[in-house]
Amino acid sequence: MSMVQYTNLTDPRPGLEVVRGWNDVEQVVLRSPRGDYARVSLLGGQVVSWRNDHGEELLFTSSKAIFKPPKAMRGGISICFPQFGNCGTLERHGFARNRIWALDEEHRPLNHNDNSSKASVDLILKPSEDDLKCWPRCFEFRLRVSLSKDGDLSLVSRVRNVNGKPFSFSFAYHTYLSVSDISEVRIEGLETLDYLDNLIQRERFTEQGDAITFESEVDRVYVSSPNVIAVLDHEKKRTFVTRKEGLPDVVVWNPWEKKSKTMVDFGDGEYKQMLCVDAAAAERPITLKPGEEWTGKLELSQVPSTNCSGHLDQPGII
Ligand code: TA6
Repeated sequence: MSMVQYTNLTDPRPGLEVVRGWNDVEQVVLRSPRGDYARVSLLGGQVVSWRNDHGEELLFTSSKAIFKPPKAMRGGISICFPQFGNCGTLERHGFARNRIWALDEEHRPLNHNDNSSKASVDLILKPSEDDLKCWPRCFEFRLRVSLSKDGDLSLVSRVRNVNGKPFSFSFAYHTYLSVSDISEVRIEGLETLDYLDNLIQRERFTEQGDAITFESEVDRVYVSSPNVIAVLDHEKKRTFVTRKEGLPDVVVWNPWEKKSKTMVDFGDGEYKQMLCVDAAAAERPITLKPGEEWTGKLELSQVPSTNCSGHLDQPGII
């Protein structure tokens, strides 16, 4: 069993593998006994790497990524909070992805089924004085990132209204999946759903196709989606299975060729090797009264495509 425990930075405990990442920011390494691997940066609580037991990287990172706030590194899984999108004076996709998180010393089991066959790390974000000036809400955000013995990656976010007035927020796990060739990829599980098209002022449409395939720019919020969806990579013969809880929507994004060329931190042809599939609460904000807590979970697994039939029928329990 490989187990990574939480600790604080000045008093590291045995078992916690910390490496210095870009800009000297700490990253916590998680390993499974069979050789799967994940790395989580304290900058943004961002998962910056997830590899299977063959050493294949499963998350996309741009070769032109910039590892410096105020924008999150282009790739991995970034935490979009307290907003998903671009609203008012808040940073785009919220400030959480640009802040330095702390290792959480108040490690609390999430439920009785939470066993130690996972390597996990607990992080916490509390608002700074500057954050409170631009978003005056008393919150605590706890993030647990775990790697199971089978290499499944899970992220559990808990946002608590610590005191004061009710507040609302939107949220997303902005997840860059690595794919062989976007033209060979399809998503199953979003058929017949309504979506808001970000390319046409969030106009509402209903998905018509059997499965979602890609031949041009896509930026959509599929609303009230099932909790399990699959991303099939035909060329790799690999399927990513996404399970979510507490997050009603799924955002699907690929910038395609023209948009890619306008992004400084993204290579011109890199849109072919990535697909963002984000578990999100984007359409309707989540509201917390004082003392209330919200939980949003994401679990990602990858299986050979031949083994994936039946995954979509399973309930989305993490
Ligand atoms: O995933 C949807 C989206 O909001 C797109 O509109 C696209 O701009 C993407 O996120 C990336 O956002 P970022 O701020 O990380 O460049």
